[in-house]
Order: sequence, then C-alpha cells, then structure tokens
Amino acid sequence: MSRLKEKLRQKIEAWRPRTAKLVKEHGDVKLGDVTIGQAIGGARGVKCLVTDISYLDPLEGIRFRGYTIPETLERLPKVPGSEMPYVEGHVYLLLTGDIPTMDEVVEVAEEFKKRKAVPQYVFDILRAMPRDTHPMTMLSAAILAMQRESVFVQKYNAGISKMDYWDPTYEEALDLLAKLPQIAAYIFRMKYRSDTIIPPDPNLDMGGNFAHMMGIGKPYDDVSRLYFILHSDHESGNVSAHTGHLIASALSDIYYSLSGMINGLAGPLHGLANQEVLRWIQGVMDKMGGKVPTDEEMKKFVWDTLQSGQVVPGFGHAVLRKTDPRYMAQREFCLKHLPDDLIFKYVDVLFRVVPPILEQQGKAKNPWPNVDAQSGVIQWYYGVKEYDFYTVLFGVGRAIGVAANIVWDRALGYPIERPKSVTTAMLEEVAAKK
Ligand code: CMX
Repeated sequence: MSRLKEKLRQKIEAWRPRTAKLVKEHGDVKLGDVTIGQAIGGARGVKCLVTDISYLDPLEGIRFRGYTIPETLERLPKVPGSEMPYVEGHVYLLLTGDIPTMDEVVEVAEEFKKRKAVPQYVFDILRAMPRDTHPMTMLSAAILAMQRESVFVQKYNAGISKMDYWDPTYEEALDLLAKLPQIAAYIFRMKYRSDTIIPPDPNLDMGGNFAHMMGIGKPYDDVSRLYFILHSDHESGNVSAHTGHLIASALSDIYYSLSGMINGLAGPLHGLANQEVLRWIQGVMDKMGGKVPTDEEMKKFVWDTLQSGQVVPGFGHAVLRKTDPRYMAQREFCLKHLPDDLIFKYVDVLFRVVPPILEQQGKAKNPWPNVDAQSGVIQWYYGVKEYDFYTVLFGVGRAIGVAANIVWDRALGYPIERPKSVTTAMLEEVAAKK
C-alpha cells in the first residue's frame, strides 16, 4: 500500500468515530431554519452539507484543509526550479489534511505517472465528435467513456463491504485525475492547433507535463500548477462540487460523478464565467479599437451590459462578500509576469469601476470580483486565446477537490442525498399562517 493510501486509511479510521458520535448522540441538534426565500432561492445559506476538505469564509475566502491560499502555496513542496508547488502535493493535502514532505510528494507524482495512460478509445471518441463541439462537452464525454474502467464497480459487483467503499474509490480517483491533463491537452491541440498532438513526457510532474502537452514553454508550467491548485475546491455547495457529491451519493462511480460535475461547471453562472469574461472584454476591445478605455468609458460599457439585463461576468458570488483571494493570487501573478499586458489593463480598469457600479445598482450582494475575472487574462497572455477552453482548465483543477470529497463521502458512509420538496401551495399555506 502506498504511503498516501496508508496515511488516508489511518485518518479515516480516526475520523469515523467523530461522525458516528455526532449522528448518534447529537443528530437532533438544529443547525438552523429554512425560510421560504431559501427554498425558492437555490438553498442559499442553508447548512446541510458536510466537508472537511475546504471551508469558504464569506470575508476571508477559501481555506484548503485549514490553509489560506498564500499558506498553501508557501508550504507545499515546490517543483525544483519552479515558483509553484507540485499539484500532486495538493492532492495529498486535500486527501489527508497534512502537508506532505518532498519525499511523499515525489511518491505521489510517481503514482500519477503509473496511472496516466489514457485508453486509445477515449481519443477515438473525441475524434468522432464534430470538431466544433464545445471542449467542456468533449471533456465530459471523455470522462464518461472511461466509466468501463471503474474499479469501484468491479469491487461492488464482487460484494465488497460498505466500510471498504473508499478504497476502490480512492484507486479510481487517482486513475482518473492522472489522466485528465492529457485528455485536456489533447482536446486543445486537436481542436485549436491543427491536430498536432504532443505526447506526454514521463519525467514531468502533473503541471509540467500539462504545459508540455499544450506546447507552451515556461512559466506556463507554473501557471498550470497555480490554476489546478486554485480551482481545486470551494467547499461543497457550489454547483460542480455539489453535483459530484450528489451523483456519487447514489454510489455511482467516480467517472459518472466527475463527468456530471463537469456539466455543472459548464454553466455561464459558474465555471464558464471565465470564458464569458474574455468574450466580454473582447467585445469592448473591438469597440475601443484596441485602446485601453478610461474609467469613464469603461463605466458606460458596464452600465450598458446591466441595462440590457445581463450580468457582468467575473463579479459577484453566492457566498463570498469580498474580493476572491483566488482572484488576488492570480492578480499578483499578473503584476509580476505581465503588468503591461493590454487585457490585464482592461481587467485592472474593471477591478476599479465595476464594484461601485454594482453597489449603486443595488442588486448583487457581492460587488467584488471572483476567480473568473482574472484567470482568462493569464491564459491569453501565454497564447491560449481560444477562450472556450478556459473552463476545461477549471474542470481539471476542480476534479481534484471533488474526487477528494467523494473518497471521504464513501469513507464516512454519507448516505444517498434526498432533500424534501414542497409545493407552492404548501408554501402559501405556511406563509398565510404567519
Ligand atoms: N452582474 C449583474 N448582476 C448581478 C451580478 C453581476 N455580476 N451578480 C449578481 N447579480 C444580480 C443577480 O443576477 C440577482 O439579480 P435578480 O435579483 O434580478 O435575479 C441579484 O444580483 C442578487 O444576486 P446575488 O444574491 O448577489 O447572487 P447569487 O448568489 O444569486 O448568484 C452569481 C451568484 C455568481 C451566480 C452571480 O453573482 C453572477 O451571476 N455573477 C456573474 C457570473 C459569474 O461571475 N459567475 C462565476 C462565479 C464563480 C464561479 O462559480 O466560477
């Protein structure tokens, strides 16, 4: 058994009594009430999910296993010669809650290398799809196609104990995570680089190999590591994480679950917003003839968008109530590596002008930028100008967090998810009694 798996097994055994005690002795303790507004309004703020992989504080932003983004980037072992840590180390952190040593990370990276071969039929399926299919559809289809590889299904059919469900889930989670960078890069090169596929380099780590297969030189390897880590997890109520958890709760395997979560991420109010940001900026650039707008000019574009009944992509959040630290981490990267980039300058103007406008409009509860407002700029700068592809990068990162959550869902025996519905007439009846 690998050291990661053995550590995980020990953590699971130590954790199980905590969950069991809460359910057995304190199962009736109330966490809160649900209002009619919350029932109609997307369950916003209803506390009914449990995860220990990450926690999102509205004012502070995300903590991965208790660590803020700067702490995570600082403490995880770095790839030699790079500014950014191994993504494989972040996988270790999310799964176990511990920062790995360099030795432990290298072992996980080796484990990923052993599992990364993508079956040929996946490429055949991608090639059979019309070339103008959205890359998120391709990614989802590729993951779903590999469902036949599920270790969980094999073990389940053989009659495995419920206590051991986490084990094959862990195995297939690593199998799938190891393959995603190659699938993503394949989609990119097939669709946007005249079908010139670059095979993986067996000596590289996950982020380095992705950059290599994309055909983009340094520091795109660090960009990839940063992206995958930043996008990995945002607690479990967001659409992609919740979708993955919900599907897995029916004991559907990791392939079904992650293909489904990718479909949720593909919505413009969620992950697709990063593509929408670039599309929006390009529209403004066309109108400005490429010149950077003044604050006054930019304000007019923002108001035009709002007055035509559309959202300003990249701003607002369902939970956050301040600037997203994932935005800030990428902004710092931009200030260091591409301060004079034209699109970064556009994003910088938006950073100044949008929040006061959203405040003045008075609808959005959070006027501040989210992760998606900044991420496309970096991709564009390094030559990935096909913004339809941006959400695929988000998806490869998010898969890490969702997979870690599903392994723990199985370990702690979380049941099938099944909230209760009511009818509109029932709500009217409750409201009338108030
Ligand atoms: N531009 C214009 N209006 C906005 C807005 C924005 N950026 N953000 C919120 N609003 C509006 C909402 O559409 C809603 O309007 P209605 O009352 O007319 O329906 C109102 O303000 C209240 O919404 P909210 O409670 O502040 O926000 P929600 O929790 O409902 O939605 C989110 C959150 C992210 C979907 C929303 O802020 C939005 O649409 N933002 C733009 C899209 C975006 O950037 N999404 C990416 C989020 C991060 C991610 O998941 O990747």
